[in-house]
Amino acid sequence: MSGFKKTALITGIAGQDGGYLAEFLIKKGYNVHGLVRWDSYMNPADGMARLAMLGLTDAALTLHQGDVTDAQSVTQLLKEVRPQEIYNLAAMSQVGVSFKTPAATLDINTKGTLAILDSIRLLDMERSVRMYQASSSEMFGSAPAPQDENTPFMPCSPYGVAKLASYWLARTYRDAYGIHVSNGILFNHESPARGEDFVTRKITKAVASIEAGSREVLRLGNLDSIRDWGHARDYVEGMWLMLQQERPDDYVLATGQAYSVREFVERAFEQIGIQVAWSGTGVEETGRDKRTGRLLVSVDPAFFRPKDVNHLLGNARKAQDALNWLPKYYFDDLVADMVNADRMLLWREAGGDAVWKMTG
Ligand code: NDP
Ligand code: GDR
Repeated sequence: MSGFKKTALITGIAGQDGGYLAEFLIKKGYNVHGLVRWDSYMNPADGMARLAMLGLTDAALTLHQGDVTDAQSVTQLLKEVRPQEIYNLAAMSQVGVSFKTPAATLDINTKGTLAILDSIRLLDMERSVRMYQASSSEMFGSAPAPQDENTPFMPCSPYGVAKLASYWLARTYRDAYGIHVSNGILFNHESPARGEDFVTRKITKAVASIEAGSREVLRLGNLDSIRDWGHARDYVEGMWLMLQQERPDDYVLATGQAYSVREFVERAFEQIGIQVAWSGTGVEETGRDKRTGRLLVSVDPAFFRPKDVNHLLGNARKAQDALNWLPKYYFDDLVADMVNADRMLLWREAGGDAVWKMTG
């Protein structure tokens, strides 16, 4: 139908992926609605910063205050918005924190998904809406690498367990009620808009501050952990592609390349011309400027998790074949983009007068 504008609803729109996805869908001509958690909505300076950084204003989006765990209000929202596509991105997304707040993690990451699936049924929207469920490589947990759609799930955190429950809820509602719901099993994806508590952004922010003259030492947890790191901009396109398929299905999105946290640190410091020399082991390990000997990185057990996932490396062959999805950004581009964005951010905060807009 020519001139028909699709409507999409994004839960978690104020998060990293929500911002990039909203930007992507607006460019595709969608009406974009977003669910924003009530306290982020009330404190736009904090919670809505990413949307502003991406140049997304109230005029481009319709935002709704709410909470995915409040089933009745989720139903009411779907009734009002009547979207053709729902992207369920809302989550307590910090794996380490999920050990401290396991019940809240299960509430948000599982009951939230159930609220949406049940609302689709209650409103008889099974045939009119397609849903994306933000599943995660954390569901693979300790399963040996490389992981793909057929790898057995062995989650090792409350976060991974909650996401796995949602994955199965989505599959169950798909099989039982014919809902067009697809799970994207996404490996780590980062960007300049990544939350500052995730390891990549913590590193790139520290590197930019050290370059700007701060004396800070970057304190990290498990340096040996290996992840398959891609760019959020590529991954939101994959989410959209999943919902354009005639049949719902489950897909891994990953770059197929994996690096340790230690390698991320090295590559990030290389962006500012510093080579890191490592010495010591375990909690005694340190990273110093190879030229000056200055201490740059130390290990702090406060950032260890009760149980960590050691090696995630995705095989996205299915998405490549069925969706024609391939990432444009790989590790080096990602690290460069994030460090440069943090340098620009600091420069701007220090009074630089260029109009700053995220490039990542
Ligand atoms: P973020 O943490 O940046 O964004 C999650 C968003 O969910 C935040 O805006 C948060 O709001 C919102 N939220 C939290 N609780 C609720 C709630 N009760 N009701 C409504 N909204 C809520 O995560 P990402 O953008 O990185 O990830 C998007 C999704 O993809 C998440 O589900 C994550 O678990 C999953 N995922 C992410 C991967 C990644 O590498 N980035 C990989 C695989 C899966 P507020 O801002 O107010 O806290
Ligand atoms: P992850 O991302 O747990 O993979 O979950 P995170 O960046 O938090 O950790 C990655 C690895 O780095 C190690 N690490 C540290 N992590 C943090 N946050 N802070 C540190 O100081 C630190 N030092 C070392 C961690 O132990 C871990 O091994 C992300 C989230 O986006 C999830 O929502 C998503 O589902 C998965 O990616 C795929």
